Formats: sequence, structure tokens, C-alpha cells
Amino acid sequence: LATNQRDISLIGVPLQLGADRAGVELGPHALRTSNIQQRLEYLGHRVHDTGDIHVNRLDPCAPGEKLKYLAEIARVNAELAQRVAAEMRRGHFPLVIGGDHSVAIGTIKGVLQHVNRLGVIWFDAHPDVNTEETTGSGNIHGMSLAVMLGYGHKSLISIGGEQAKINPRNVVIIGARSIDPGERIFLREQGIRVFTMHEIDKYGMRAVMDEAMERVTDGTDGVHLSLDLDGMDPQEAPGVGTPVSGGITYRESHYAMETLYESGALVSAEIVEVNPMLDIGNKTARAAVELAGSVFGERIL
Ligand code: B3U
Ligand code: MN
Ligand code: MN
Repeated sequence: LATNQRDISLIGVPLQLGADRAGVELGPHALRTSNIQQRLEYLGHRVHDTGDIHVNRLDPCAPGEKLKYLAEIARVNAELAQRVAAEMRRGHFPLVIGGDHSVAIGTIKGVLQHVNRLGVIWFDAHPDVNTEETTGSGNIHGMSLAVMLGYGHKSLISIGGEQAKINPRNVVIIGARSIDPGERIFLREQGIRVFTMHEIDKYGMRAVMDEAMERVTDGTDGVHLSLDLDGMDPQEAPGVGTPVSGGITYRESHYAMETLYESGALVSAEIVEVNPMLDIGNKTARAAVELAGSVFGERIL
């Protein structure tokens, strides 16, 4: 059993507007019925399920819109940021369960109220650094990391204060294999370390995590994990909105999570993009819960 027991606060965000695709709003329910709470309690942690943040149902927005459902996404994330900050204030570890990846905005903005210099591990097939200018889809879940770096619509970057942002030096992306042309330019300009599948194949997950942990802990006061299930290979995690083949294997994913646990640097996390409507036999939700186990100290022996 884990020696460092934590108080973990689960916060559900049944948000789908950032992906503009039905199903991902059922993610929090699927993770709960796959026993995320019991799994973490079994490791010795105290888990407090704080329930879901309410998301309003909206009519479909106009086609060609570049920031789809901006107002509601901003409202939900502002509320999430407050909830996350409140949980941290009482010493709890915020574990946000999405929902689409736009919820990273609320989580990280909330964490930044307590942790000034935050390192971020962005586990994802996509870098999510589009802006209104570069997006092809208009889906805000493809923009959340750019917002965290201070680029994006005012109503998003202003959540928790515009000064609440992360340093590109302390961000690593792991598993990227679908990068838009505008994103490529942005990543280069920002100097963000991206471990594409090429690097993972070439050096192995061990070397990737060694360098990743060095970067996210260098001069920071804590590390946030943003876990997008589409980072995993679609064979292991088919229930995601935008599957991209050639992803991170089951064991590589667990190794990465175990390394994060061992570092002791983790202060917050979110698990996003689980889409039960596209899943095969609940495989993705189950994988997500198993990964959460590794993040919080689960070991084979
Ligand atoms: N980069 C594309 C696709 C995408 C990003 N995140 C997901 N899909 N899950 C976009 O829409 O910005
Ligand atoms: Mn993502
Ligand atoms: Mn993704």
C-alpha cells in the first residue's frame, strides 16, 4: 500500500462543447462506474467525490465558428478553477475527470492560484496549441495548452487572472503524432519540448520520462498531469473522439504514470477525452482508471 496517503478530491466536468461531439460528457460517469474511487481508496488514500460541475445544454452553434461555445466553456472553466483552488486550499489533491480537454483550462488556472511555478506533463496525441487564428475545427479542446501559455481568447486567458500561466520551459508534451501546421510553428516559437512517437520509439519511455521530469521540475513548485486518453494507442483506448493510430502502449503509459508518482512532485491531475459512446466494452474508461491507480502509487508487486 502507498505510504504517502493523500486526500484526493474528485471533480467531474461533463463538458463536451470543447470537442463538439456527443459522448465525452459521459466520461465522469464512466470513470465512477469503473470504480475510480474504490481503486484509489484501496491504495490507502481518502477520496472525496465532490460531484459534477453543471454544464448547460446548448443548441448547435453556427458552422465555421472559430471558438465554438466560447461563453459556456469559459463559464464552466471559471467555476472549475474556483472549485480546484478551494480543494487545494483545504489541502486536497484535485483530480478532475472530464469531459473534453478544454477542462484543462479550469484545472490549471485553479492550481495556479496556489502553485506559482507549475510544470505540466501533457500526455496527448495532439499538442492542443491552436488559437482562433490557426484552428481548423473551431474546437476549444484543441486550444487549451495555448491558453495556459497565455495565448487565446481574452475570456479564457483571463480566468484566474492573466498572470496565471505556465512557463513553456516547464511544459512537455508526450505522445504527439497529430500536429496542425499552425501548431508546429507555435511549438517552435515557444520552444516547447515535444516527445513525439518518434522520440518514444527511438529512446524508449524511460529516457523520455527522465528528461520530461527534469524539465517539469526544474525551478518549479509542483507538477500537473494532463492525461488525454487519446495519447494511448487506439487499440488500448478506442473510446476517444479523435483516435490517432500509432500511440503509446499500455505498459509505456503505466511506466510514465509510475514515474510521476515516484517523483513525488505531482500536485494535480485531470483525466480527459474518455468517450463511452465510442468505446468498446468500457475498455477506455477501465484503462483510465488503471492509469489513475499508477499515478497514485499502485504497483504490480
Ligand atoms: N488539432 C485538431 C484536432 C484535435 C485536437 N485535439 C483533439 N483533436 N482531440 C483541432 O481540432 O484543433
Ligand atoms: Mn488533448
Ligand atoms: Mn488529444
